[in-house]
Amino acid sequence: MTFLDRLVDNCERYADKVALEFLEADGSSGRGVTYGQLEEAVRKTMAYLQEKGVKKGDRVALQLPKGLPFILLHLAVMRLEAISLPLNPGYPPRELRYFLEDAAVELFFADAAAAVTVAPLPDEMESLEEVVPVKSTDSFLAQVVTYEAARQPLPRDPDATCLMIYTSGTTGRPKGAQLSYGNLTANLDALHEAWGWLAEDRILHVLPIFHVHGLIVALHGALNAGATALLLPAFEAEVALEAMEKEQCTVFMAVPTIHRRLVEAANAGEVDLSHMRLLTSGSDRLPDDLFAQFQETFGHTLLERYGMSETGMLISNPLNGERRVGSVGLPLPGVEARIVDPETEAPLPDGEVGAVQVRGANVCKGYWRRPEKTAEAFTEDGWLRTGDLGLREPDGYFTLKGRSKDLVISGGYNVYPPEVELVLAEHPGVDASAVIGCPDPEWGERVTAVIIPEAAGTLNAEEIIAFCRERLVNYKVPRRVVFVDSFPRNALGKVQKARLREQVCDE
Ligand code: MCA
Repeated sequence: MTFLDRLVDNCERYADKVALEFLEADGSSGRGVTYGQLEEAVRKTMAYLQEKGVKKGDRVALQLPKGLPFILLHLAVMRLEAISLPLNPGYPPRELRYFLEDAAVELFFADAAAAVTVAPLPDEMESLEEVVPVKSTDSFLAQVVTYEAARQPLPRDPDATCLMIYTSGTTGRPKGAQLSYGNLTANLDALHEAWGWLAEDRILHVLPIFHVHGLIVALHGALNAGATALLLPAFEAEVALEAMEKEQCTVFMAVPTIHRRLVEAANAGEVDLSHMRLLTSGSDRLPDDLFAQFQETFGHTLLERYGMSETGMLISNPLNGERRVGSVGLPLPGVEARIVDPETEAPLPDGEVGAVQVRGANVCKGYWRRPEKTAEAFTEDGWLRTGDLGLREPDGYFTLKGRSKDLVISGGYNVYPPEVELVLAEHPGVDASAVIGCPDPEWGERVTAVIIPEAAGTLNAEEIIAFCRERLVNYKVPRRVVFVDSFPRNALGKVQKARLREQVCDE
């Protein structure tokens, strides 16, 4: 049994209940889809995909707006034992190409608005058979309704990959974390229990659905419970607060940047959110002042939790019990977490800061076609090296204390400096660059490019930013550019980023 069995059961049991409602950008009511309609539409989409030749193990990329076509395709792909590969609609052609090539995608659903630039792709890429432009929800539905609902049995192999999420590392090139039916099932079950999901829940969904947070934790979490997800196409603080109140929502999940905007929203003091039962925060560390401010403003204590694309959720503050400020809480049911010496990997006693390692049925089997990266990521006895530093309190709560990996988190999105440095290296005026994160009250960290120019005085920040904009998705583009003559380096010649941050960030 996988999470898909549960979903199909829910579609029968709650056939007449709204599973998804797509709110308009201003929060007004929009298209509603009941559980019964969802199942019917997914099965028709499966038949449509079967006609396109989709079969077990195929990679199907979805670079679509947050809407019904995305969700139907994503669910139908997984039901056919193929692999869903969601992509940020903001990826410029260069990044997009990398994902399509690396994953050897067979079928690519693209937003029709962007399809002009991607139309020549099938000729250039060996694996890619077709690019299907999606114009609108109506046009997509008009196409799939003509199919007879597929009658394919539900996937039965828990170890088969059903979802691929790209994440980077120190290499600078993203790699696909292969999440299996079993991984997602384990994580959804654990969260269902830990967060007390109810069929009566109504989640206001404001996150993008091309990441684990918005797609699995929030959207699948709701469907797994037979609850109702009200989806906003994008986040806007006043609209979100109004919608939570008007729609009598009970659940909300977001990143610290979003929570910060909520407490600062013009209508923050006016809304009554007493009907909410669970507001979670993740993807980045929740600052202590924001935890307190949120409590004061809305009378709710945020529940902070910790997860990764490779694993889904790992550690969470409790639904009932102490939500400890600054801590990510206790390992979820079925998840083992430990703190080890970063050098020897010997387990450390409680209270000592070390490297965080995790193990459990939720942890992915590894990276797509990167056995060497998979081997690097795991210990011999199956612990995943998270790249985060932290400690365990004697009562079992975990607190994160920084990162051993070179990573910047901006507004809940991970930015891997080597990826940006690779782009900067292509600029003819750049001799060397180092990308760092500087603390920022709104974004958590701000991507900052420190550059040694080929010749002094020949470059300006605007030019560098424009260069990056063409080649990188918005959140990876440096928000600030600093020119220097040299970098602090260690004896091996490696740039000392901690020292660079001290030099550059407070300026
Ligand atoms: C947008 N911009 C950003 C970011 N988002 N820049 C840096 N960092 C960002 N995160 C750009 C915009 O393109 C725009 O650029 C400018 O910043 C201001 O845009 P604004 O309208 O203020 O931004 P927004 O569109 O409102 O987006 C802010 C946001 C968004 C709602 C906080 O970043 C967001 O949805 N973050 C959530 C990310 C998330 O879901 N992460 C989960 C992955 P310009 O003006 O120049 O065009 S992590 C995960 O899944 C793991 C498993 C986990 O544990 O959760």
